[in-house]
Amino acid sequence: MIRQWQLRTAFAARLSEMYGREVPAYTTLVDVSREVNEDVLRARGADAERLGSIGRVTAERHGAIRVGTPAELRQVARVFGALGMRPVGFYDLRETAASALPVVSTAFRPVAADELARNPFRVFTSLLTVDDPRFFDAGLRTRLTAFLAGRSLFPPELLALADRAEAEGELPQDAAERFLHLAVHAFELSAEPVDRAWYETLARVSAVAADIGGVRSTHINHLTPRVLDIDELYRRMTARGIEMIDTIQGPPRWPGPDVLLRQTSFRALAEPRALRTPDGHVTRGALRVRFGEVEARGIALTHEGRALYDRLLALVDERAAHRPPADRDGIARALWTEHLPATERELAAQGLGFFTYDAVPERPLDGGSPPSGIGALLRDGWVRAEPIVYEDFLPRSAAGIFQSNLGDKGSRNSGADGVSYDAAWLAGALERDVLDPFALYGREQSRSLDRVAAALGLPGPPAPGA
Ligand code: OOG
Ligand code: NI
Repeated sequence: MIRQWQLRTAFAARLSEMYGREVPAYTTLVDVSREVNEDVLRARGADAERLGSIGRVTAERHGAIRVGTPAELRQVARVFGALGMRPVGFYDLRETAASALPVVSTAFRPVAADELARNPFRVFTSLLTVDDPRFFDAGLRTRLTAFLAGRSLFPPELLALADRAEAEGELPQDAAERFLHLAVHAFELSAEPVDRAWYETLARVSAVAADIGGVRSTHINHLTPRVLDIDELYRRMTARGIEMIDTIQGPPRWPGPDVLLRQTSFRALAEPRALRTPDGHVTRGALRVRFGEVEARGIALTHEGRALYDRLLALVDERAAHRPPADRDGIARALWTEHLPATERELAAQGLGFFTYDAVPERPLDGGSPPSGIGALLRDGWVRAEPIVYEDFLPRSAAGIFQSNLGDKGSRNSGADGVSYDAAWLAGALERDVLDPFALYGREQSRSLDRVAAALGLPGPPAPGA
């Protein structure tokens, strides 16, 4: 029997193999990531594995897909459900960028710590907001809805195998093989000719709308390895002649602890595609739809930590507004140094980062009783803290990644009222719970604090504080 985590691991590996075959620059990215990770491991030793074993980090990937309707999203959820991946988080990208991004998103990923350690494969999944009149007027909406209703992304056999794997938690070898074959194929770029006029109609609204609703299938649009030093990776990719986007998104490089997520990417490459012209001929054209991205992950932040991050980002924007782009990094680094704790212990003591805590078995028993604040417990050697890795995404970075790959801004009728979507709406569309990432990290941290309280004989779980 092949368990869900084994299916997930195999799926991620096969998808990576397919993508590498079809998008050669991705293979370069994976090779350079591996080299950088080996170098960091040599230079920093065990410390390099503080945010994940080298085995986990080497195999770690995230991908992204985009679909058109709630019904398609429910099918996606079944395919990923087979792999032990659940929808976590709600992202509304419609207001985050200058370009038209008519999507709301979630990420499918494993949730339990042991499952994440086995293989943390995740897929950022976006749903076209067909009903938002700022992007689609009534006529276009009717055509788009009809087009989407007439396609099917996943064969019934794949969905039936997925349901079985989700219900039973495993598949027999032969069924597993068939499932993996069909699942990888469902996310490949289709060779079917693209209706050029229809694609261009949607592209005038948004390249993302065309990518989703202009074709009769879906595809992985990027696959992202994890790297332990993203600045070094950026230098080495540039040295190899691969043109990266201008920036690394997310927190700046700085001497303190790594938090959240830093990402950068290379632009989508023009790939040959068959296009059907209005008179029915099939010609060869090119579309830019698949790109490459790389990321470095840090410590998950609490609501307070995240609010601080968002505030700092706004401050960076404000101060960088009238300065050359090259100054932005320095501005960000200075603000971080001023406002963010420089050590993991302070991040924990101030309740800004998520950690799992353990009572130290060999702590000196000098007759004193343990202090109550997490800061003092750590300082005096009563407990140890292990960082909880950020497993999710950042809306602003996600919008930046989308945007960096759009040649054209598209159009948005800002006069019309938008339709509002939230996590509850998405859960309704999915017919599944959409999990709250903060609650997931928080639960893991609280469980560990309960264990600490029991081990130290404290009346209740220790709280942040000096
Ligand atoms: C998804 C972009 C978001 C990330 O890493 O933030 C993303 C897309 O382009 O469909 O993958
Ligand atoms: Ni991505």
